[in-house]
Amino acid sequence: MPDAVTLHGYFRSGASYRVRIALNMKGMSYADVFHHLRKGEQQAPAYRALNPQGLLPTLEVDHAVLTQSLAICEYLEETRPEPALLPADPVARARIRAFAQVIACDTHPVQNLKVLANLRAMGLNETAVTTWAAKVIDEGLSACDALVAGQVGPYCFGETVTLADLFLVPQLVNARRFGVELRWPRLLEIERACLALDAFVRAAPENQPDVE
Ligand SMILES: N[C@@H](CCC(=O)N[C@@H](CS)C(=O)NCC(=O)O)C(=O)O
Repeated sequence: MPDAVTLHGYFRSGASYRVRIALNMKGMSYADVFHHLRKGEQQAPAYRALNPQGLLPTLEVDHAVLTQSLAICEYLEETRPEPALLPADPVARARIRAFAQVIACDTHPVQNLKVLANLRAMGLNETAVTTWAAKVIDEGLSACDALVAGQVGPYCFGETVTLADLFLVPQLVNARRFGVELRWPRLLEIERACLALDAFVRAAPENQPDVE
């Protein structure tokens, strides 16, 4: 019997959504532990003992506790290589990682709950906070759109799903939440192709047991 896999997440957490897709793509079953972000449950000492940042997700797998969604997805890719979420070619791998990092490192972290709460605490009103989130998401997705220009579909980088798709789809959910104008037809085509796959559908926020 395989060791239990536990995902600490929350239905609306985009970073958890990436990991849910990865687990589904790899055909892994897992148990959910939900931490309600708006109630601040991610700050509970018991959870911070697992994830010192107090951020979701955390994955317990193979007797290890892993944090940071990109590191988790790469771990799953290294330990469960099929189906591959990165191609063999080093240049293509670097491009896919770059795409994922535009979202994981330069877009999502500056619009997450903690950052927006800090902006409010510094006196910004709700309109200014939303404008900030929408602006950084717009910049990030514009870069993503440029990075896939000239690539064949239906996915970000060709005919198979890669890490890039796992990061794009949750970020589009955030884009809608903040009212970003979705002015990138190619990204929306990719999203449509992804959402035709069971691994993405089962991972979607609205299909999680803790959805509100
Ligand atoms: N770079 C981290 C980002 C984690 C992150 O920001 N998670 C959000 C949910 S998507 C969170 O836990 N926010 C709680 C907070 O900001 O207090 C990753 O990719 O895992």
